[in-house]
Amino acid sequence: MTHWEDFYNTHLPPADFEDNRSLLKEFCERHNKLQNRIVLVTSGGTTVPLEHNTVRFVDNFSAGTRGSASAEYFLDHDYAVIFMHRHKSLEPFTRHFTGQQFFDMLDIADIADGQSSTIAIKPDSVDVFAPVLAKYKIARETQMILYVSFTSVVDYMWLLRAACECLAAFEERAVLYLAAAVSDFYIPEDMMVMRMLNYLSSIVSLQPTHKMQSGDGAPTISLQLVPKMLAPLASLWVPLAYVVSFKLETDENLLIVKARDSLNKYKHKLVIANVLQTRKHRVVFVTPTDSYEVHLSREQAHQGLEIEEPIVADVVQKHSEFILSAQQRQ
Ligand code: PAZ
Repeated sequence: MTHWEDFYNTHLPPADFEDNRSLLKEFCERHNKLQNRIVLVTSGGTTVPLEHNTVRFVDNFSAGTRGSASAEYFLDHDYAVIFMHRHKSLEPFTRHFTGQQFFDMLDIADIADGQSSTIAIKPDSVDVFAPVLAKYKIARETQMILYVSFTSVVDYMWLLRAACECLAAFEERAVLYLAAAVSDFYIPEDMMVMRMLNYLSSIVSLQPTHKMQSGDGAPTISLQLVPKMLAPLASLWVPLAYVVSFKLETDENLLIVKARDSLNKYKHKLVIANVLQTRKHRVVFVTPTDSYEVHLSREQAHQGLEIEEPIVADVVQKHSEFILSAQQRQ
């Protein structure tokens, strides 16, 4: 596995990095002056490009549902929110009206002059649309949310570190809520081919890397492990913050074991563990001393309740206790 410092030394930041860094700095300085609480929500999946001039990439299933819904609930709890998401994945507020849903809520009518038209929300859609729009407007006007986006795993790593550099000043007032699905493996920059691969092999190995073979036949792609950034993040970048990571498993039996391993290794505050198939109605909170389930009943799910609401409420409660105990120690 590449060491985390080597990773930054050998991979260039994305083209929009400096712009995003300035936005992060300005957002954090303003909210820190106001003594606000702040949360970094990471959301969606990262890509692993297979070529420099990327046509093909390995992707991740995550749609950004968890992150985008959670961002809205953190705003309800008066947190300033940095929403760091995969470009074109679900976003807070607009997530409620994806695809054709939004167009289906609109009516177009000709005005009497015969030359112009008006567009209006259909009366039966106003009740659904108005509360979401109102919350969106408040969040934007009060500048409580900042949107920054990534695509590849390398973009994600650069943004994550830049956000942490700005969040360190918040000390215990910062929460890191790491819900993005970040690839465990990648093709290092110096191992990538320049041009489009002709065929993709079904052979993907995790052996130490050698240059990707491409020619007339099927290429073999070697992948290297991505360094675990939770290690420097929790111990060096934001050592005082309340760090929450998510753990996704497909095997229920491994859920708690893996979450505990992660806590023991990185010494952060909380792991929220979930199983792929049941993640929308059940998660397990794992702390160094405790583990318990947060779930939605069938009826609650049927009524349209989202599990992110109790998840965020619980994280906020734990964060408040954490701040209080830090204050008592001073
Ligand atoms: O984005 P989504 O709602 O479809 O999925 C959310 C999730 C499963 C990616 C998230 O809850 C999670 O577990 N993230 C961490 C994944 C990991 O173990 O790396």
